[in-house]
Amino acid sequence: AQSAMTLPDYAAWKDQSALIVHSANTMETRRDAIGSGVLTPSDRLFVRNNLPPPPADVTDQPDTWAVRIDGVKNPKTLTVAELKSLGVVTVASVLQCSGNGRAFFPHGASGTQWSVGAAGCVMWTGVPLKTVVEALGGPVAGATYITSTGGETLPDGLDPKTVVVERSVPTRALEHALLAWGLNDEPLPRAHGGPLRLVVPGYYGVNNVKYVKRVAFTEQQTDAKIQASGYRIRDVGMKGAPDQPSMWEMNVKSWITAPLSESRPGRTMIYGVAFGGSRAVAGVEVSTDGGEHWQPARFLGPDLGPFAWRPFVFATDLSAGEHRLVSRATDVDGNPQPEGRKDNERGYGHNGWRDHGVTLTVA
Ligand code: MSS
Repeated sequence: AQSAMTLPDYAAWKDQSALIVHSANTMETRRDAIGSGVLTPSDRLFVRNNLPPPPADVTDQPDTWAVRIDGVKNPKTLTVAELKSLGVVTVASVLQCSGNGRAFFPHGASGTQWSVGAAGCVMWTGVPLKTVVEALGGPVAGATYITSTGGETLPDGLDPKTVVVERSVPTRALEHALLAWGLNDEPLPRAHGGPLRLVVPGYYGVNNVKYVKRVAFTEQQTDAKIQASGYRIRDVGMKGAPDQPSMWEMNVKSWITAPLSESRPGRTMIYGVAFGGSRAVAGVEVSTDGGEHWQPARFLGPDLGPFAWRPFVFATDLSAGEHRLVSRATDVDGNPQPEGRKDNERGYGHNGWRDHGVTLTVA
C-alpha cells in the first residue's frame, strides 16, 4: 500500500515490489524483502539522495570521471581509469542511513520515516583511499579531516553551502576508506553514486559521498550545512550545531526479518540481520517474549568481514498466541545493543532493541 508511488527514472531498474518508495529521492527496502542472504541485491538496496542525482549520462563513460585530491603533498586530479591502475580491493560493508529507525521515535522526528530498510550489506570495489594518498605524497601536516564533495549540480539562487553534499570525517577513517567504482560486482549505478563514490566502511550513509568530485585533507570540518548543523545528535527541540556529535561511526544493531506478523504453531525459524557498525559483530540473541528470556541465535552463511552484517537464524517452538520477537546483538568489544533509544531531534542512530521488535500472531 505504501508503495503506490512509482520509482523515479534513475531507480526504475529496481525491484519495486521490494521497496517502499517514500519520495523520488528516498526508497527503503521492505522488512520482508531483506531476506536471509549475506548481501543485499542492488535492486533492493535503499536509496537516499539529498539532492536530485546528476543527469543520466554521468555513468556513460565512467572511466573519464575525475576526482580532485587536495590537502596532500602533490595535489592532483585523477580519472577513474587512473584510479583503477593504482590498486583495487573489494570490501563488504553495511550502508545505513543515519535516520534508519527514525519511524520509531515517538516525538515524530522530521525527515523520511525510515523503518529498518534504510540499510543494506553490499560489496564495494575500488581503490583504497590510502593508496591514492600515498601515491600523492601523503596528507599535508595538520590534516585532521577528510572532506569529500558530491558532484551534483546545485540549484540556482541558493547559497551553495546550504545545499552541497560535502562531508568531513576524521582522518582515522583513512584506514578503511575507498574510492569505489563497483557495487556487487557491477559498475556503480548512478542511484548509488556512480561513476565514483567515497565509501567509509563502518560509518553512517551520509559520509559515503556519491559522485565524488573532490577529496581534501583539511584542518577543519567543512562549514557546509550538511556537516555544520546537519546530521548532529542533539536533544529534541534543539537546533543543530558544530559542537554536537556528528553521525560518523555506526553502532551495534540487529533486527528480525522473518516471520513478521503471522505463523503456524510448532517449529519456527526466526531470521534477522546483525552488525557491529564500526567493529565486527560477535553474537546475537533472540527473545520470543519481548526480552524476558534470551537465547543465542546462529549466524548463517559466510563471514564477509568486520563491516558486513551477518544474517542469523534461531529455531524455536512457538505455541498459539501472540509473541513479541526481539533480537539483541553484541559487538566484538562487548558493547550490547541497548534496550532503549536515545531520543534526539532528528531521530538519528536508533539501535534500541525494544522498538525494533515485531509482534507475531501464532494460530
Ligand atoms: N552523496 C551525495 N553526493 N548526495 C547525497 O545526497 N546522500 C547521503 C549519502 N551520500 C548523498 C550522498 C545519504 S544521507 C545517504 S544515507 C547515502 O548516500 C545513501 O546512499 P544510497 O546509495 O543508498 O542512496 Mo543518510 O545518513
